[in-house]
Amino acid sequence: MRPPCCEKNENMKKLAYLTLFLCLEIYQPLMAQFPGAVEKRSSITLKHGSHRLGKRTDAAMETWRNYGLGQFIHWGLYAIPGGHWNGKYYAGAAEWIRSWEGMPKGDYDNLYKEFNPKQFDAKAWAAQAKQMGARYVIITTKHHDGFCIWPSKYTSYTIANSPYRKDALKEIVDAYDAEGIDVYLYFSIIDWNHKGYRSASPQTIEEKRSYEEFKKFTANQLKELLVNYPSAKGLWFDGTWDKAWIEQTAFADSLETELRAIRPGLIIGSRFRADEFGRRHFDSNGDLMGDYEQGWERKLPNTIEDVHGNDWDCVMTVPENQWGYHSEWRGHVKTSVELIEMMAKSVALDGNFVLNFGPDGQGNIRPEETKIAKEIGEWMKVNNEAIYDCGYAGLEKQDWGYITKSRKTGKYYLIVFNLPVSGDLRIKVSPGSGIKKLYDLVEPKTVYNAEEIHRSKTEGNEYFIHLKDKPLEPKVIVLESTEKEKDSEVLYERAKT
Ligand code: H79
Repeated sequence: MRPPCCEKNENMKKLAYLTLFLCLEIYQPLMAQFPGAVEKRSSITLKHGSHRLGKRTDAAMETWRNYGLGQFIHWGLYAIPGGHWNGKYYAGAAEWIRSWEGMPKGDYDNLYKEFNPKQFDAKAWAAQAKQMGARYVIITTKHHDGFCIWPSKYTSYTIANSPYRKDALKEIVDAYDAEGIDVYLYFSIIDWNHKGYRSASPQTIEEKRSYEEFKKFTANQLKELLVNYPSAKGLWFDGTWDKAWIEQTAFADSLETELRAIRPGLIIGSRFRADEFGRRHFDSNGDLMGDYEQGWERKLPNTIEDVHGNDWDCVMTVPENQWGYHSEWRGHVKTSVELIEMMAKSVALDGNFVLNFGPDGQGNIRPEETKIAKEIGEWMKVNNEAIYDCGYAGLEKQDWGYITKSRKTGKYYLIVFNLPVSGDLRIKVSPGSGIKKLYDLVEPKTVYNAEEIHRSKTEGNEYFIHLKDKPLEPKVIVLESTEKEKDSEVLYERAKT
């Protein structure tokens, strides 16, 4: 018989294990819902966690990091109903209309028989993207409905069986390639058309068998895409939050390895696979999975701390929550100035900004989007130097706007959105450095002189730049800074405090 104290210890141990188990059971799935909420908790050995610490430094990823602005395109069968069916308005996202009780599933599943976009002109889309200043495009090859805009040989639910017949994806890839815009392929793991697809964990033998078929099908399609479109630089995954998929840890990890072997330099975000504890985006050690954080959908980080030193992209819609074509946008529609501000903020926080377009069932880009693309393009034409090849400047954030820094030249760009009533822009340069030259990007002749730049006496690296005129559009001021003083002098300064 054990002494009572031992039994008490055993009971305490049991209680501790139970508490730990409950915490993990509740905490892990909860955290999986909030990828941004990373917490470095432990350093456990993971088989299917992150395979790299820190940023990728190869040329392909350098190119990705320096894009600044991208275009997203959502185009598929959902463009035909355009958010309406039988005269009724669907309040959800247009590309989700199949999940609405207002549209019979059979009606949706027959839409492919009508897909015949007579106005579709991939070259015109690419030319518009080029004019807007996009340096990459992410195109929906297959959304949740499962319809493929390329002639996949693994399903009959493709464009090849629509009246259009041709390979629209190839037309798009070729057109963007010709404009020098890098192509990334969006792929939804959710597939409402495949018999084996399920969201919940498969239970019966039959369910498990058909889910295995679905996995094989998914792998085949992904390999097919990489082989058929050899210029595509990466894959943008969506619909990976289902329990059934999260459980495929080992399968997804080995598939990712295979895909990377097919295409050296391939770029995949943090949305593809989960680790063995079901953690998504960040593994159980808090380390990023994939090449960049892919959790910023229709939202932006606020501070540099929010991005944990990682690469990331923000994908944004023009209206509130419409990706595919919805003929009736309700609620706030963003203006080009708002979108330029989001782009500046993204780059200032080390990310890329990707703006979505939802062409209609005939292949037209709607006038509202065309207008926005044109306006962003006009701004980019003269100001792109503040966006391309730029990232976090390492300087204190100011309320008047955003500061970016060229990774190539080291120049700083002050992107001004809100001029204070005083007309003074406050800036704090790196300690020990000063302003060598300050001028307008649009008119480099406008060099700010000593009268317009006041240096703070108590804080040597703080300056106030006086702007005589209130800018009428987001304005960029270029700052070339002097070298930092020698280390020994900086140390001497520090020692005095
Ligand atoms: O492709 C776009 C979205 O369709 C996709 N990701 C972007 C890039 C996406 N799928 N799911 N989600 C985003 C989040 C889920 C939203 C939902 Fe709903 C809430 C699905 C059902 C309720 C929004 C509102 C969509 C339909 C109603």
